[in-house]
Amino acid sequence: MSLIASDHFRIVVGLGKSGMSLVRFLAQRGVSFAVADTRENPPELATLRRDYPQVEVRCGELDVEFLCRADELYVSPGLALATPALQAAAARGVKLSGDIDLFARNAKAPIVAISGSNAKSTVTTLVGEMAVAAGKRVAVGGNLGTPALDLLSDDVELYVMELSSFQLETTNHLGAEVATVLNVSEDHMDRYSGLPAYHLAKHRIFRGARQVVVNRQDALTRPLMSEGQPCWTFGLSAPDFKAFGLREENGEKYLAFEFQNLMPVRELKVRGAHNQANALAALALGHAVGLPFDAMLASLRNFTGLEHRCQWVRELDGVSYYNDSKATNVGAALAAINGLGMDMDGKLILIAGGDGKGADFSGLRDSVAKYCRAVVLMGRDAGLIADALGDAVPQVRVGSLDEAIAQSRSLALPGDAVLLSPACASFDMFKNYEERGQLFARAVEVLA
Ligand code: UMA
Ligand code: ADP
Repeated sequence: MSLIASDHFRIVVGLGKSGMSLVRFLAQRGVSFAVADTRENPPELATLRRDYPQVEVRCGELDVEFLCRADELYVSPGLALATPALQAAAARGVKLSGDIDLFARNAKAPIVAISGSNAKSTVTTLVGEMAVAAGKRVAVGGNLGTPALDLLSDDVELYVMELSSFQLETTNHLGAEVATVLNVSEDHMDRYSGLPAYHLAKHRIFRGARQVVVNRQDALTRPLMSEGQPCWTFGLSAPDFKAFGLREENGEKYLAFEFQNLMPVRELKVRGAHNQANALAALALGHAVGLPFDAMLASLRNFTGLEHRCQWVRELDGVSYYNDSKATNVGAALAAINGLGMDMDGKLILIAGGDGKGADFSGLRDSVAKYCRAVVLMGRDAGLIADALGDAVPQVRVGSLDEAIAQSRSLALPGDAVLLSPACASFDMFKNYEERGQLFARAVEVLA
């Protein structure tokens, strides 16, 4: 049975990956719909025209009259709900929704729902791998990779979903088996009026959740209104009841649950305190859905981290090079600077800059002063970072990534590390963060 009213007319707004997944979902269920996108040539236009030639599609500036022909608009995450044409349609009674509500209504297996400013992809991937190790038929996706609706299948026993604040804005009821906001720090300030609005969007993940996982070290991750659900916590402190954390015994640090040591931290292949927190979060989520510890711990031991997240590239002249191109906000860059900085004898040469999305960079100053020898700044908002860092450490301004690498190399001493952790999005200079990270890694690999 399809859980979707057939007498409504819908418009899918946005024809990227999510929009195309909505088209497939609606078409399979025989409901009538059209498509709109503000771009003249949206990414999936050719696919739509090839596979669904009968579907009406309007490209270019949104036409309010056209949108008002619909009972409901499915708005892609890349489009802000504040877009005037969407607000005009809403004011005339058109419902604004998104793919995640539709997914949740049609998913027959429990959902592990993961949001947060940083670490979503890492923790989602880890929980997915833990579920596989436990022998579950698991579907992993959402903001990470496959759009939610494309994951739906009667065979699936567990959904592990990474959800962004953009996706959650249109989510009214998720009903996850367990939901978490891993951490909250400023991001996407070009889309939200401030941290409170961004925080509220993230917290929609808790709607209808049967269990929650909370970060003990970040009060903003606690549900605003508890529905009395079981609450598991994670954090780097020693754990108590219903808690995951770190314990020390005979000089050895362990990942631990309540009063029981689970595994020595040194067995993790990923580095830094932030990755220990990520491992603990994944254990808490997996435990909440009944995954056995032995399978979860085996996955943790095998996990080498995702590409572009504090990834070690090579060592040259006693200097290590790390690609953390996915650090597109201040919180992520801080985790890398602190995580690597406190683990090494030398200092960091930080390469940062790009499209700052309206962020306040002053939070970087103390950690940069403590762990960096110098910063090399590039991209559109290099000047803003330079101003925020002041005289914390010497600064160099460059016009390209290649120049940034060359300058960093000349500044680094044996025992130091060069860290690309931009605290910014990449769109001012690159196609995306993957391209920025790949170009960095390639250029570093060929250094002679
Ligand atoms: N756009 C327009 N006009 C439109 C629709 C979109 O100009 O009518 C622009 C937006 O400004 C946006 C871009 O197109 O920059 C992409 O938007 P989209 O809604 O078409 O994106 P999709 O291809 O559907 O991809 C989305 C997520 N993208 C965003 O939220 C921007 C993908 O997350 C996600 O993987 C995919 O759905 C499947 O669920 C990407 C992302 O950058 C990885 N997410 C942000 C992040 O992680 O920080 C939130
Ligand atoms: P997301 O999907 O939320 O962007 P990722 O797992 O892709 O998260 O990691 C994004 C960035 O955040 C990377 O630069 C990574 O090094 C950094 N990061 C990873 N774990 C944490 C954490 N626990 N706190 C802060 N930053 C983190």
